[in-house]
Amino acid sequence: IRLNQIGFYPNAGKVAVVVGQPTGDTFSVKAKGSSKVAFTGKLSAPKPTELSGKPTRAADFSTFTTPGTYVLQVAGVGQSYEFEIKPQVHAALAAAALKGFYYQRASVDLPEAFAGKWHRPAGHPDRQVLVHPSAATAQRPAGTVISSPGGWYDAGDYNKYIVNSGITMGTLLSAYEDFPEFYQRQTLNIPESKNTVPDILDESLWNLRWMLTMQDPHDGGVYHKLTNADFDAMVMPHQASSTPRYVVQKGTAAALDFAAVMAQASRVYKNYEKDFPGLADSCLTAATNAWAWAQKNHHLEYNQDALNKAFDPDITTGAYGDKTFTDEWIWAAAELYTTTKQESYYKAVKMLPDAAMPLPGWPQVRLLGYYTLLRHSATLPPVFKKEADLIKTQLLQVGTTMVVGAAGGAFQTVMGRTQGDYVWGSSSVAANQGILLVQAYQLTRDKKYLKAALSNLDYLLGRNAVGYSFVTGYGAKSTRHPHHRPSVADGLEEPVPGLLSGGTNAQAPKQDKCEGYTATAPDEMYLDHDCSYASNEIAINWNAPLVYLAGALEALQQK
Ligand code: 9MR
Repeated sequence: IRLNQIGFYPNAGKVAVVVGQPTGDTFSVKAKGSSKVAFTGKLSAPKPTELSGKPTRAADFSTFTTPGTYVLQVAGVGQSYEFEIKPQVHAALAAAALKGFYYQRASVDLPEAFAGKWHRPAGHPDRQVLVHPSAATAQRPAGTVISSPGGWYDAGDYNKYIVNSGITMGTLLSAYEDFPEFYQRQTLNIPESKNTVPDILDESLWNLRWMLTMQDPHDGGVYHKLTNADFDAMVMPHQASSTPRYVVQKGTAAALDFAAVMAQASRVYKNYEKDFPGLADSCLTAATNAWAWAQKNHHLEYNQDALNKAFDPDITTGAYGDKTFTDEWIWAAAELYTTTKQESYYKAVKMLPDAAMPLPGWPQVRLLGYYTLLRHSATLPPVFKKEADLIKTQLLQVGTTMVVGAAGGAFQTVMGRTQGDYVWGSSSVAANQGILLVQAYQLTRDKKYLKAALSNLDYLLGRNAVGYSFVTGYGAKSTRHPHHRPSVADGLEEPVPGLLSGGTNAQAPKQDKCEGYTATAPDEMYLDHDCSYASNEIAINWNAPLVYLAGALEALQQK
């Protein structure tokens, strides 16, 4: 019985999907430990799943609204995991997903007071980082030592990548911009929790300060990543011996993602000028310098294969090599325009090159720019209003298609009805679809979008073809063995909590070649094993949209 293993808001949709052969046509809901039936409903007619063709039947108990802890029973199939019905049912998850970033902090120890049993010593000080030959300039020749501490580890590995930090930061700062009151209330128990700044901004600042060190002050360009030559062994951060650490070649994607983040950060942290004097100005200067560098280096790709042919040592860690930059230009221009109100930024770029609304991912950030423009559309000059209206119309079209699709699917989620959804990091596809729907709701206040967004949180928390909750520590059957070095090496049974597994990936068996995949259907290619870096790694750009989606649904649940 596949369902959101955490639970449901009293007044929201509640669906479980039965995979198996019920002996009857009904289901019942009972309070935990009670034999009394609290709700009875009729199972839907059998429906084959889109990708595996397995028969499913849906149990819809949306009209049952009484708070409590329950199980759902289906004769011939059995009993579900326990779940709750209550207001704020996802508040703990929303906070845990953000706290996940704290556990990814580089260069600092995580004391027990904040990290609980996952406390650990600092790793990767990154105060003596070498300029790799691929990044050499007259002012900073190869071997120059720079200091670049802090930031978040990208994923299950211990490297720090600007492109992936870009979308991550954009998503977190947008969560704050969209729901400031919610984030003013949320507390995470991180070292900065006692200050008056929302924890989401304190946590984001940990990475923002690192990003600032990745800009070459001599020319405004931004190094693509800070990395070992090769991935570290599966050890704790402080035991990682892979040195030296390098900053590598600058590139257009890194510069523009950096410019976008800094421009947005400048706007957001301006409200906390007293807490961080000068920060907002520094961010804006960093943004404009990176933008100016990108204008001179309009199309400089980070191509790791080419780099390794030309320079030593070879770099074999994550590439995040993007080839097309139209979307990065749009995002950077949108953020710089919104912060400065200088029309030259808006005019520098074709903001709506075509009608496509491509879902965000690390190589595709166009919608981050659109979300920002729509969020601040009241400040757009009339001449750009028409374009903003077009963006809005097209975004709502995509949202409406998602709503219709979810309603018609076997699992009644937006996510996962086509094989194309099951890419490396598919959990972030689900979360980003959810964000698009939240944006559609914000623009229209039409609840159908919110309902569909929630269906994808249900997907992530268990209503999916493999029956896992993909968030560590959340859900009775949740990811326990992520490809995450601290979770593997810390000797603790339970993984570091609040981390989103990349999840089902149709290509995973070919990509990580782990043993143990038994499924054949694309929506079932998931292996809860630390060997499976293609279906069970965690990553900051996947956690960030989970933070956004869970936080947004919490903030909007009363609506
Ligand atoms: O998220 C990335 C995915 O889109 C790519 O297909 C994959 C292979 O290049 O890499 C993923 O990113 C990984 C990065 O390269 C290194 N750190 C871990 C990331 C998550 O697996």
